[in-house]
Formats: sequence, C-alpha cells, structure tokens
Amino acid sequence: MQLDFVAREVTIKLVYYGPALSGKTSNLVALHELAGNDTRGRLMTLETTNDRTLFFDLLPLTFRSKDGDVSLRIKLFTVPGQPMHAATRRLVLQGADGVALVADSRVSETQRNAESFMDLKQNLKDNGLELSKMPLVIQFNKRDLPNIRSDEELARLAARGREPVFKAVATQGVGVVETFVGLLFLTYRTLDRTHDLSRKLGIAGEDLVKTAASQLGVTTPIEDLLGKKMGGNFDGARTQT
Ligand SMILES: Nc1nc2c(ncn2[C@@H]2O[C@H](COP(=O)(O)OP(=O)(O)O)[C@@H](O)[C@H]2O)c(=O)[nH]1
Ligand SMILES: [Mg+2]
Repeated sequence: MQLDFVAREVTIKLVYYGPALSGKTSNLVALHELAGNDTRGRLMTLETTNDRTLFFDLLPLTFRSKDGDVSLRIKLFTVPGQPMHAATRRLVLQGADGVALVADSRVSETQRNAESFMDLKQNLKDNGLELSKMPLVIQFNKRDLPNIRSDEELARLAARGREPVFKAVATQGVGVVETFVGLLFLTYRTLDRTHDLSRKLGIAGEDLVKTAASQLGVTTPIEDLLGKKMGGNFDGARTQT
C-alpha cells in the first residue's frame, strides 16, 4: 500500500494466485471489459507458452471518489501457476495487500488447488508475510464445466474456513466482480484498521470500495454483492485469530 497525502491517492496491490489455467487471466480480461475507459489502464498479459523467466499479468485500475477528490489505484496482478515459475510468484507477492486464490472447480484439479494454496503459504512466508494476516478470498471458477465439486461440497468447505468463497465462470464474467469487490472490501478494511486510511484521507470508511463497485457497473447495493459469498467473513479480523 502506498499513501500519497498530497495527491490524496492510495495505491493497493492485489494478486490473483492459483494453479496454471484456473482462470486468473480470464478474471482480469473480464474486469478490463467491465471497467470504463476512465477506470482501466492497459491490460498487460504475457503468455506463458515460451520459456521466459518472468511473467505475470497486470491490470491497473483507478477509481475516483464521488467528488473526484480521492483516488484509489489498484495494481492487479496474476502469477504464473506452473511449478517452474516459483521465483516469479514470490516476486509478484512482494508488497501484496490482498490475495484471491482462483481455484479450478473440477474434481480432477482438487490436488492442484491444494498445492497452490500451500505454495502461496510458503511464498508468503519466504517474503516475511503470514497467510493468516493476508486478506484472502477464494474463487471456485469454471462452474459451467462437468465433473465439478458440488455446490454443497463448496458450501461445507467454505463453512470450515475463514475466507469468503465465491463461485465463478470467469469466461462469462460470472462471479468476477463479486470476487474482486469482495477482495477489495476485505483488503480495504484491513488497511483501514492498520493504517487508519479513511480518516487520513478524510472519507467515510468503505466509500471508496462502493465507488469502485459502481465504476465496474455494479448497480445493486454492495451488501448484496458481498452477500453472494459462502462462508468466511469480511470483518478483516484474520489478524486476531
Ligand atoms: N469453461 C470455462 N473455461 C474457463 C473458465 N475460466 C477460464 N477458462 C478457460 O481456461 C483456460 C485457462 O484460463 P486462463 O484465464 O488463461 O487461466 P490462468 O492460467 O489461470 O491465467 C482458458 O482456455 C480459458 O478460456 C470458466 O469459468 N469456464
Ligand atoms: Mg494466465
């Protein structure tokens, strides 16, 4: 997080993590399509089909408060999921304020999702960060495919964990905004508590997140959007557990 008092601007880094091909880039593509030209920067995606050593996607987003006075800048990154790109994942995680784990809902991918979660935990640790202190949401993507883990199974899983869980079909834009706004909400709350953001910026808490949602085309109240989550909570209290 960077806070610029003079420009009245806060910059937050969010990372979409997960195994290869779970749909991380598809989430960014959908968000890029939803955001207006004033909001979105250039979506930079790098294909992982060759042997370059450094790659990730980056989507910069800039949201402005209603009076235009305060800017919320988001740097939204993905990591490459392939095992060989561990160094890139560690690098991208540096300075992350929040993480979304994009899991593939297919039963066949269960093990790879779990490995990616362990990998996330280890890479955070290597960066001197703790998973328990990192704002985290989980997305179960590819809900349109056959042979997926059932809604009931996901609900049971979500009820056991502390992280809000969202279902998605990223390629159809389903659940994409919910996941993003959920992560942003959780991250903002956490930063607000640790850095007193809203007071320093002179804005009502969470106003910026509501603005962000509306600038992504959301017309329903943010509570309805966040209410789509299964399990977990948004009180940003992970640090206290
Ligand atoms: N059926 C279906 N395919 C998806 C979905 N999300 C992503 N894909 C496909 O899965 C493949 C990998 O997606 P991509 O976003 O590149 O995954 P990444 O490696 O995590 O960035 C692509 O062929 C996508 O079109 C989804 O929700 N449903
Ligand atoms: Mg990708």
